[in-house]
Amino acid sequence: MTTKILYVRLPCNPIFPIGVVYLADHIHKQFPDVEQRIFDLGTVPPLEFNQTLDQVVDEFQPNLLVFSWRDIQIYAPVGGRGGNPLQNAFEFYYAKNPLTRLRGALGGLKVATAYYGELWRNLGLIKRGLQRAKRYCPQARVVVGGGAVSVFYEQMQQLLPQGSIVSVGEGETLLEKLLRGQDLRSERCYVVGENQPRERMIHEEPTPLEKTACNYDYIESVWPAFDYYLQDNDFYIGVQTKRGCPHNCCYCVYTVVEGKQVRINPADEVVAEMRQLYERGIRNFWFTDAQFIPARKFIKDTEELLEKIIDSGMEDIHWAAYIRADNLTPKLCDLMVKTGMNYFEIGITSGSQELVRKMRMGYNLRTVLENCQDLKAAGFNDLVSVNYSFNVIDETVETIRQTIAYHRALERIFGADKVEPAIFFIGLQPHTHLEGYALNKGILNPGYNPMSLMPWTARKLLWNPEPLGSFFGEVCLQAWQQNPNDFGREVMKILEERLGCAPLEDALSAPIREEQRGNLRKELVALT
Ligand code: B12
Ligand code: SF4
Repeated sequence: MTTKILYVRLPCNPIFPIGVVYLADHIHKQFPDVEQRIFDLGTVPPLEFNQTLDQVVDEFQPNLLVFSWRDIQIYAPVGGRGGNPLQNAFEFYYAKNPLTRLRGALGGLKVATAYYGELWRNLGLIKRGLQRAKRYCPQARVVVGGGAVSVFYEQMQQLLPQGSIVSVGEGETLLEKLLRGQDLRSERCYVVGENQPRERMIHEEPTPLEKTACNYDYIESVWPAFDYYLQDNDFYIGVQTKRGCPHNCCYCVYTVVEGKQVRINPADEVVAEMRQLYERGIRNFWFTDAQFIPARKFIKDTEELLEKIIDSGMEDIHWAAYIRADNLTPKLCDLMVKTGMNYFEIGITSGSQELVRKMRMGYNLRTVLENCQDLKAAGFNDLVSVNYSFNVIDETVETIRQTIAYHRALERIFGADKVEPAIFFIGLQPHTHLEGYALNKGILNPGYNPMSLMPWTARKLLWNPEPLGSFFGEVCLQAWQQNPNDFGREVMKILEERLGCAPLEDALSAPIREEQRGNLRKELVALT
């Protein structure tokens, strides 16, 4: 029987579905005879999800359905699909005015309804697709993976149909082994109803794989709606340049999803991939790496890539990425500007060196500042988003004042209008050090459901513990009220008005006092 694989990217904001594109490309290179089709529900209006899925299954009659699920949980101060989840939650938890609380409760209800609605809808689509495919091929199987499944893989066994294969992290070698009929036990996966996910499965390293340029001629031939992403110049099309992150930031799950081993995609292959997109009219690229420059030892690889982009003659492109700005050199800054970087995100989380160390982020904030100066000197004049998450561990009034000092220093470098403070509160995720910390401190109970959006659980997962929790709640509510369109800057302004700004030097130096040293040691032991 010929294998026919249908890739279904489950509904999601229209972010280019690079995951399924790479999977289909890899399988085609290994098994040129396998028939494949890509179907992206991100490009379909909600009322047509069921009907179009049925149509595609009827037409293509797949015997393997690969469902890719990108995001499940959104706790950001952005307009989510059911409203602004952070604002609604904060109005409900912290508003003093009963009417605002009521609005928060109603908003929260809307967000929760949208969240559970989407969850059940996606599970329904998986079941529907499988049942439909079984009409044509009774042995049809389902594999489910993607960012959201990687984070919540343990919960999936209660939700998915028996026999579904649940995958963590990258899926190329898993699909390859599945098609070869090989044993899947060495892959990060389990089969619902047949086996349990192994203990700490997400911490296992992914199978190494050398990535080659995606073949877009082929992708175009198996993806009828590919054009959708070519029509609008707003899209930043995903291109991956490496996989993995060696760091240990206490709240982050990327480092386990992608693994700690950084695997570089050869620069020539990355450029060849970009070139194909360029020739199709694409000018905006997002380097989808967990970190574009994960550590100093990868600076050379990054330079090589950017030099090759210059040599390729793609002069009018723009690109964006997550950047650890502690790993910049003047040469790299120059290359970044020359190759068209016009947006980047730095997730420093706090402007207090003391907290940055406590969160195990391995940053030196002074170096970040110096490197940002180099970037500005190289001619960078675009937007920087600086991600701050307040109140993660041991925040105090003093560390808040330091964060303000640090942010003002960044503004002096880039210009206040160019530095966008993105205020996040950490959405606590499973398999992170922070989860371990919350369990150790009794904030969460073992067996809690990390996918729950019930107010009593969500309050703990949306990490904003007391004694400062209510204070931040109040500040954020004031910011939404005063200036909802410039929320981040307004939060910074209110914090500065209320608490003042520390001398920059205090933010950059983190003297470890003896008693702190003891506490820190205990914390680190508890976190490990
Ligand atoms: C880059 C990135 C972004 C970029 C995307 C830019 C772009 N144009 O592509 C930006 C900054 C825009 C972004 C935004 C958001 N993101 Co984001 N993002 C990522 C990141 C770091 C990489 C994703 C990626 O493209 N990887 C490269 C591709 C090749 O990998 P992939 O798609 O995961 O596919 C591979 C595997 O997953 C697997 N796979 C995929 N599908 C399937 C299916 C099967 C069956 C199998 C076997 C395998 C498999 O194989 C693929 C190839 O190896 C991930 C974290 C991470 N390290 O994975 C978060 C992540 C996907 N993002 C996430 C979220 C929540 C968001 C936001 C919703 C956050 C927010 N609140 O604003 C927004 C969405 C914004 C919107 N408009 O909707 C979550 C989703 C999980 C969750 N919590 O629900 C992740 C996992 C981070 C996290 N741990 O929380 N993001
Ligand atoms: S926050 Fe960034 S640097 Fe830290 S572990 Fe995650 S991906 Fe790596």
